Amino acid sequence: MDRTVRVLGVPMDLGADRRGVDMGPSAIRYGGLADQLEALGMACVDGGDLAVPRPEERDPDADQPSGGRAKFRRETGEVCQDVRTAVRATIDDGEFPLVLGGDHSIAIGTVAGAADPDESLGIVWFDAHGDFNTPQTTPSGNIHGMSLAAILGKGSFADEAWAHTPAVSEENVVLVGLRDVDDRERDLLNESDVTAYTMSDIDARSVPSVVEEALDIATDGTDAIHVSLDLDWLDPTEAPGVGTPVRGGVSYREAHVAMEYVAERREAIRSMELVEVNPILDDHNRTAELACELAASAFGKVVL
Ligand code: 6HN
Ligand code: MN
Ligand code: MN
Ligand code: MN
Repeated sequence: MDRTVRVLGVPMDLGADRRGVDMGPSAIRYGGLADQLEALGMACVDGGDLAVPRPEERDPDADQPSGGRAKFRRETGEVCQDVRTAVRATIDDGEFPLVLGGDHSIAIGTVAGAADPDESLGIVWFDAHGDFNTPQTTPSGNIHGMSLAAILGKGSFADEAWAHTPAVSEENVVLVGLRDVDDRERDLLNESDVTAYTMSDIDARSVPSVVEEALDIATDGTDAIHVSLDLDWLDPTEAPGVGTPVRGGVSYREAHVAMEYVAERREAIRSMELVEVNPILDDHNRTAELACELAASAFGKVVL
C-alpha cells in the first residue's frame, strides 16, 4: 500500500443497545494502530473523531419510518452523512480511509463515501451477523443490525437517500462468517443476490478458500471494494470486547489469514472499517489490540 492511511474515528453508539462502543476509536488508537501501520513503512495520519450526539439528549423514536422502527434514525442519518463527507474527502486527497467505530451503523456512511456514483463498488463484510434487517423486520430497532440492508436500499431504506447507495450491487456483496441471523432477516437474505458464507461453510471449506472466493465475487466487474470488519466475526474467546458476541467464530489465526488474503487484493481496496469494539466489555484492551493487528495484516504485514 503506497497510499497514506487516514484514520477517521466515529464514536457512534446510537445504532446499538450497549453503551461503550462509542469508546472504540480511543481504544483502537491506544491499542497501537499508528505504530503498527508505521512499522510496515506506511504513512498514517489521524483525522480525529467526528461528532456524534449523545443518546441521552435525543429521542430514539422521533421521526420513525412507516410500519417500522429504526432508533435514532435522524441522528444516524446525520452522522452517516458526515462520515460520507470525510471518507469522500480522504479519497479525493489520494489517501486511504480507515474508519474506526463505533457501532456498525457507520458503514452506511463509509460506503456512501467510498462509492463513486459513476462507478461500482463491491463489499466484503466479515461478521457473525447479517446486518440485513430493515425497520420493518428488526427485532431490536437497532440500526447496526440493518446497515447492509440500508446500503442496498431494502425495506423503507429504499426511500432514504443517506442510506441507499445505488453504486453497490447485491451481486458484488459478500458476507463472511454468519452464525446469528434473525428469522425475517434470513428470508430477506435468501431472497437477495448477496452471497453469504456461514461458519458452517468455513468449517467445510476453510477460511482461505471462502475468503478468496468472497474477494473474487466482490471484485468481479467492480471498480473497487470496501472491507467491513465487525470484530464479533471472531470467536468471543479472542474478541471478548464486542457488544453482541456469538460463540463459534473464527480463531485468531483464521482471522489473520483472512486479512492476509485481503492484503493480496489491496490495490482493489478503497476503504476499510473496524467496528463494534467495546472497551467496557473487553479484557485489558485485547479486542482493540487485535483490531490493530488485523489491520496490519490487511495492509500487507508479513513475517518473512
Ligand atoms: N452488529 N440481528 C440483531 C439485530 O438487532 O438486528 C443483532 C445485530 C448485531 C449487529 O453486530 O453489527
Ligand atoms: Mn455488524
Ligand atoms: Mn456483528
Ligand atoms: Mn441498490
